[in-house]
Amino acid sequence: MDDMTSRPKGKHVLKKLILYIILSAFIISSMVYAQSERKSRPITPALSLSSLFLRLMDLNKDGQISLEENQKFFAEADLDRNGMVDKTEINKFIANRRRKEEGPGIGQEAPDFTLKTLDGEKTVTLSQYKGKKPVVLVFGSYTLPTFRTQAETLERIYQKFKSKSEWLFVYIRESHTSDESQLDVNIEENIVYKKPQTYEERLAIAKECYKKLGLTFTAVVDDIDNKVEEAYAAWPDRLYIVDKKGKIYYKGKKGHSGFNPEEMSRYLTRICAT
Ligand SMILES: [Ca+2]
Ligand SMILES: [Ca+2]
Repeated sequence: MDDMTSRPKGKHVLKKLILYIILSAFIISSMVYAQSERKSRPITPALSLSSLFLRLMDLNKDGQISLEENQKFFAEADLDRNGMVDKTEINKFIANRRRKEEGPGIGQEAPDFTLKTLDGEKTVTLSQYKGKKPVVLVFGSYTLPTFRTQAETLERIYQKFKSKSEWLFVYIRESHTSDESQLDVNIEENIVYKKPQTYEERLAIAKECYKKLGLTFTAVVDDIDNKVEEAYAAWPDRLYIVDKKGKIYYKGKKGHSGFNPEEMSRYLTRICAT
């Protein structure tokens, strides 16, 4: 009887052992394969690094690096001006551009600026409002359709809050020009402009924009080097509220979904009540 019961048990143990060996072999071979894959494909981290580089260098976000963007990279990255860019300089460049992508954070000092008004006769300095009223900064350009559609709402909110806050429309770099990423809707609405090469060319479009959109709050025009736009990471459009101390109180997100005057007005209601 003992023999009869011990034989199937022995068979069972043998089966388990074989299964264990097969499984172990499978796991070990998978690990070896994965390891060899990692060794033979160092391209994965290189690809993500190139994507990061493309994103950081591509200032107009058209998915390509132009000669101008490449020159700007070199001018910014080659800190010791020895005509070469080394690893340390690249790391600093990446950190710097990432910071620029974000703009000032909530509670941080709002970057100060002085820009000319549309009539070219006056200048406005952001810090002149310090200690007086909160300031709403509206960044945008005429060639951005989603900005145009929000103009009426912005004007309505301005009318409601104009006694309690200062407003500045900061006219920045065009979003869609005829020589760079033209849009059908802009052609339909006859808003067709070549990329401005000078401050005067930008000013002319800014004046047209201000008039056609029916805005009444103070407008200033960013210089052609786009310094203010870059300091606020404001392209293609963006909303900020700067409090009386000169700190960022509200920071809208960039672009189509982030540009939300209604959301901004809720923050404005709150800060104007304090
Ligand atoms: Ca580009
Ligand atoms: Ca260098």
